[in-house]
Amino acid sequence: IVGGSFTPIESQPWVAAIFTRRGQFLCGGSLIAPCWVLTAAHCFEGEKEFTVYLGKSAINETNALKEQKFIVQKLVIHRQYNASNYNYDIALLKIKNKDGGCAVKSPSTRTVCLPPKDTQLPVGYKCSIVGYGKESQHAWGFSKILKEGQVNLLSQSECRSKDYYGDKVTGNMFCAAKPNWRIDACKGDSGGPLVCEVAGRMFLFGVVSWGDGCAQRNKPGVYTKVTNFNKWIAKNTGLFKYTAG
Ligand code: 4AZ
Repeated sequence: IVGGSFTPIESQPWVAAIFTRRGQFLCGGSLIAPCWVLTAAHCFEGEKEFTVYLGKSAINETNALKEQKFIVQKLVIHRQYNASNYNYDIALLKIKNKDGGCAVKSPSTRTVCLPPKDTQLPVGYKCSIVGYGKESQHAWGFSKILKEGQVNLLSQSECRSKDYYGDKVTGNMFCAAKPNWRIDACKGDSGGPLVCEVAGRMFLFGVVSWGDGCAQRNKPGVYTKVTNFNKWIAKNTGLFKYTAG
């Protein structure tokens, strides 16, 4: 995250840290159910085996009292994911610990809500992005500590304007940035959450997906639009009963 501030995992306890089996940090994610992490499809080009941590405040530090460690039992990448334009950039990880169990709720670990289908927040709504990614576009490494920043939702028409991204922004994406372009997701934040507080609860509206650099004027962060994927999530996790549609 560029700009924003360091945050304890207890403030965003749904944040997951995804590593390769060899311990290289890959991406963020969000715990949506005890056994399921929602993340970005583009995180998984190449790698096959992963370690997922919940309750982690710092990438390079272990706090056994707070952390829970998992392997990935199942990786579900959206069938329509397009690696050339990041359309359908969404994936699910089914996690299990070495005893075969899933996440246990604690002050450092809990699930985030998914917004009901067709929920639309107004343009300008303030949401939070969270991750362990780079603190500036040209930084050498990732942030050592989890960061959080606030961004405003942009309209689709603004984000698709010629000066911004034109038609690279599909209906499965939305943009967030502003008011001053100083706060943005960056390399390493991919897969992590954009959460918005509605009626006192935090909802996962976006998955960090892409952008032209980080915190550049007229180049907002682009997020996978989670509300387009309620049915896909329900079907692939078997979690949520679906009546409509
Ligand atoms: C990346 O490289 C990346 N500014 C993620 C998000 C953004 C840019 C780059 C958004 O993973």
